[in-house]
Amino acid sequence: MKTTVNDLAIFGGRSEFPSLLHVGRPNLGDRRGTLDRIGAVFERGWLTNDGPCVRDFERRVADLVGVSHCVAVSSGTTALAFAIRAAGLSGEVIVPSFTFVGTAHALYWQGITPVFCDVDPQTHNIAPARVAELITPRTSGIIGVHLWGRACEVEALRAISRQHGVRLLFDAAHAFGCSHQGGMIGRFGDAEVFSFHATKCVNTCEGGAVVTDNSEIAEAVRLMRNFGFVDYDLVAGVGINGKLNEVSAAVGLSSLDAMADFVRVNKRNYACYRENLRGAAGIHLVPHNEAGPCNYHYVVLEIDEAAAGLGRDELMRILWQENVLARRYFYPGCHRMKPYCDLFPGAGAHLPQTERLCSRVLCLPNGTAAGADEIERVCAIIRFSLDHATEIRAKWAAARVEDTAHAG
Ligand code: T4K
Repeated sequence: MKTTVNDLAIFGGRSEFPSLLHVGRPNLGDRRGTLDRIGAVFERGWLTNDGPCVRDFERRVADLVGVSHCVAVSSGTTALAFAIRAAGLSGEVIVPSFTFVGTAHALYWQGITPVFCDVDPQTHNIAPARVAELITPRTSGIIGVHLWGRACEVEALRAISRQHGVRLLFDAAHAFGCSHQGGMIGRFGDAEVFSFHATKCVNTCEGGAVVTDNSEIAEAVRLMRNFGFVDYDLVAGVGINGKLNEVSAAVGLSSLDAMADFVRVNKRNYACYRENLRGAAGIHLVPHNEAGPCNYHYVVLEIDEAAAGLGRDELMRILWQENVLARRYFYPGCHRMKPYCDLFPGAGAHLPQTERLCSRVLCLPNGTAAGADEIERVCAIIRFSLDHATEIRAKWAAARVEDTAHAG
């Protein structure tokens, strides 16, 4: 417990946690059951190429979402690239900049220009009104990202896509197990894409999936992930190797078995953060959509520097020294990363809400690796730092003066 600012690790005190507290520690299902499944994979000697674990995993994901097709692949980014290609996108595609850079790369990798769109300050998701302004004759599609597991304005985006005759895809990397107006995310648009990366609520170590009710898209993705093979000697088109292997799928099946427990823990942790940060000036805990199923996986703060007395980066610096590896997803925004910053210099001027969020958002540890005790202590550090913001800044300023004097 910190009683004076000198107790903060940033000023030489002992770190609150002896080892790092990460955002994204993997949720692991029952270890015995997972190892048994992996043992059975080795017994069968069928390690990849559309094996029984992959098929089982695909069926369970499709059933949970309520779609006809799930095609499991090697990562969420691969799933995005395949869905984009299968939907026939080309030219320009409208996409938020406030997302993981993989969303934009999946387009640019295939020679498609990502046209960055601003987001809504409340939902953090692509703003339909801004999307409409960006449509050009070269636009072939829109990709909404259900950031933090919260659904995009699906209906408004659907209306725009219909009006302009362009495709609508969703990057649902964060949103497996989340819902929107009574329907599970994964059922919207022409296709949706999940990530089952190690850091996600349900994981296959590395993995992803395209889910859709569109049989043509599903079939095209199936071919793409396996070099275009339709039969032993018959190739129907260009494909690469994007398969999910059996060991990953076995891990995924055990992860699905434990999903209800993971969500319960996430929800409990989220409530614990809410309770312990209640009333903290300048700290806004981004709410989840609790009207239906939700995975509660991301714990996201928005920090209003003027009200908090400390900025997001200052708070992050303090937390890191305490061994809390809070993350500023998705700083600095895709438009400020290469190659997009070179292609669209000055894009930030058209993305004011994205820029604002990139300077305010901080993600905190969640999942089965974080318990109530850790969360209470993380929140206590945040509250202590805010309560002593003036003193902390004064000490930093004094240290800077001293450094300058030494340098001189
Ligand atoms: N679209 C969106 C909106 C996404 O957020 C993502 C991925 C994608 C598409 C693409 O899906 P994938 O192709 O990745 O399936 C992480 C993940 O690598 C990435 O999957 C995720 N989004 C993103 C939000 O977070 P980083 O750069 O934070 O990864 P990294 O290596 O720093 O890991 C985060 C923390 O997790 C570390 O501090 C340590 C911990 N960790 C990580 C791994 C891999 C572990 O404890 N064990 C592990 O095995 O991107």
